[in-house]
Amino acid sequence: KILVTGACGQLGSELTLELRKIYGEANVIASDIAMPPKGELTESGPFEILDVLTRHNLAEKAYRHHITQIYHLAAVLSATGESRPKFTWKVNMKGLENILDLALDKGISKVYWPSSIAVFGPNTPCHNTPQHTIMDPNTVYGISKQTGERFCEYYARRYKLDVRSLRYPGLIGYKAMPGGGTTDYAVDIYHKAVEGQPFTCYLQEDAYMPMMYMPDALKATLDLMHAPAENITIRSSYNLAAMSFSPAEITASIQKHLPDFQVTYVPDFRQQIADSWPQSIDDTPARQDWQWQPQYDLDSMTADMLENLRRLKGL
Ligand code: VAH
Repeated sequence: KILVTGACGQLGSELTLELRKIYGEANVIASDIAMPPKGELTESGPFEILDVLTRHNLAEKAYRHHITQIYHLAAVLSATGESRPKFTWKVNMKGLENILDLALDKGISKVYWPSSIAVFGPNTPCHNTPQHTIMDPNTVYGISKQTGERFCEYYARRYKLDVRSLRYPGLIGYKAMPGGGTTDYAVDIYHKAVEGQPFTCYLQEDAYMPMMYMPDALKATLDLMHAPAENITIRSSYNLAAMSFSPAEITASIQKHLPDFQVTYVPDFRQQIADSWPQSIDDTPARQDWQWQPQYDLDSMTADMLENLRRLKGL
């Protein structure tokens, strides 16, 4: 059985549904800190309220459900993290430690844990950022992901735990509402466009960042987790890339469908976070080790996002 923590999040809500399609609905236990509203997530399989900071609760749930794999997605993202640094450190680090220890104690066969391009910082080479390079993250979220990568690699090397990880770029999907990420402007902009609203962007129009459409992120995650263990050469976290774009470029892509759509730029503290991250990522090891290959570019993502949001909003 598979346990997903943070199942109500942007990635968790979609990955849980994908895992249920593959492994069977009853075999994927979704969990999060609170019960979500009734919907696809709660109707399509078991849901547990689970605080990853309570070790006994974790152990009890893992035992009761005969968990053999864990997708540990519970975390506080970059923008929210800056408003609650100590809480973010605790959730992101203690939560990961509890999951890694649970996996060792229960002999869990595989663990997935998401990292992020947020592990890179102002002194990281920002064009085609390589797998191994300078990493000086300056957000609590980024620091927790960098340290988490070191922790995962330690558990993999010393205790032979099969823990695998990806450094996601900004993820964009239509099922979850924009959240606490610096890249979530790229989700919100599509909602405003289909609603016929103007959009105020909290980043500069040239804030160019690595991004990925959710179907590609889901495929990468499952391709990595299904790859033979002997093919996995990176036990910290794999660089992963699909495309990069700026707010101006995603706006132009939307305006091909909605010519009257208007955006104004009012940068806030999130601009400094975006400035500290790379412009583009070199994901050669992922392509070599487990044949990673993205399917979506900006225009095909825009067409799919607009179509699905119109359908979901009954427009
Ligand atoms: C965030 N969406 O903005 C996340 C991600 C690379 C960005 O880590 O915090």
